[in-house]
Amino acid sequence: MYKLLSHNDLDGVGCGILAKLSFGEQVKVRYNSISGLNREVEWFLENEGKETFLFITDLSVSEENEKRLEEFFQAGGKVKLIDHHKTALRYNDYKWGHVVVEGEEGKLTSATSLLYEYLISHQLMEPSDATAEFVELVRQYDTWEWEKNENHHAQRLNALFFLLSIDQFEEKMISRLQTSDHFYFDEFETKILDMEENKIDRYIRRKRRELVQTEVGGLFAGVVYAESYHSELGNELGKENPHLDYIAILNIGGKRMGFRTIHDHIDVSDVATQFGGGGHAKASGCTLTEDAYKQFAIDTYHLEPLPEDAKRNRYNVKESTFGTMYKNRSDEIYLIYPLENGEWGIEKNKTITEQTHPSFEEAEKFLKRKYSVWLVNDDNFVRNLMEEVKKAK
Ligand SMILES: [Mn+2]
Repeated sequence: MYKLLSHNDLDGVGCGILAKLSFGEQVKVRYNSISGLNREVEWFLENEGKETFLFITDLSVSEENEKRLEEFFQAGGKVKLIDHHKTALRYNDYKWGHVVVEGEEGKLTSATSLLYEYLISHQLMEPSDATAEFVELVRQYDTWEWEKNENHHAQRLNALFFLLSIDQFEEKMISRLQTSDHFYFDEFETKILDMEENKIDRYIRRKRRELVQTEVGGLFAGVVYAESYHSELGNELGKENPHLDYIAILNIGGKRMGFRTIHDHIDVSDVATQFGGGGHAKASGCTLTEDAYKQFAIDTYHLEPLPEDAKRNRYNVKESTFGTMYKNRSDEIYLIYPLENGEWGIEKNKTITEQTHPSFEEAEKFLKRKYSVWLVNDDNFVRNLMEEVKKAK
């Protein structure tokens, strides 16, 4: 007999699907939240004998269970923990640990892709095109590589996962992978996925207007409250606000928070670790502890959301040689303009400020962080110029 304890997200359930394809009736699969896993491990160690081979995928156990698993293994128990989170690398010290963050040629791994390789190399599963394609979609979604590759099938697979119950998703995927030569979405799925995409777009547009910014531990965070679509939301808000180091997404009801960054120089698994969580460099999470609740929720509650930059300007555009105009909630007007030496200067309410910046982006980052400014629209920009002309006469 086999038992698989896995995460309850797409990558975790991908592992369950592979296990069921390999072992059929011989495997029991249980999906867990990050915090629910330890109870399951304890239950297994207390109630199931050494005849059952235990797989743990896409999740980490507590230190105590780490010790118990080692004792179980030393006493002849069969266990394998397969994971790709950086914060789990220490399990490689054990014979039963298999943690790989980056595969060959720097290709990021996922739990599903690692389990697939494991099952094939141990001749527990026959490789197939359809399964390999499914595994690759899960990997690209989980590592967010799909975005760079514009592989929207990966994003759609995750959307489908959330539209169905885990049981329905498992059943559909298992029968598809068993019976088709290639992975595909059927006509009905394609239709509901189109509808879902529109819904996500509207959700993100609404959430954009709720973003506040704050400084925590020397880094700038955008804070937003949301229960769903964390990855899509974190990615969109991050791209629209490159002056922020990361986006913190709070789920108060679930007492959880997630961190997302688009920047290579920021590692949000470090941020999550500070609050007792973990994860990847670009995506991580933790329990919403009282300390995190205070810093991200209470201390930011009084803040006004960050207005968005004007979108369809023709005149007041970024990096303009005539200068680019910004404003903040105290009605202060800022202008970023190029200097002769190639640097960029800032005028505050028509007065030149001393500090200069090596690039336009740096100047804008400075203003957005320090003064919470936004790019004014053309109407505002032109009105301002006309007032200047009047004054000059
Ligand atoms: Mn994963």
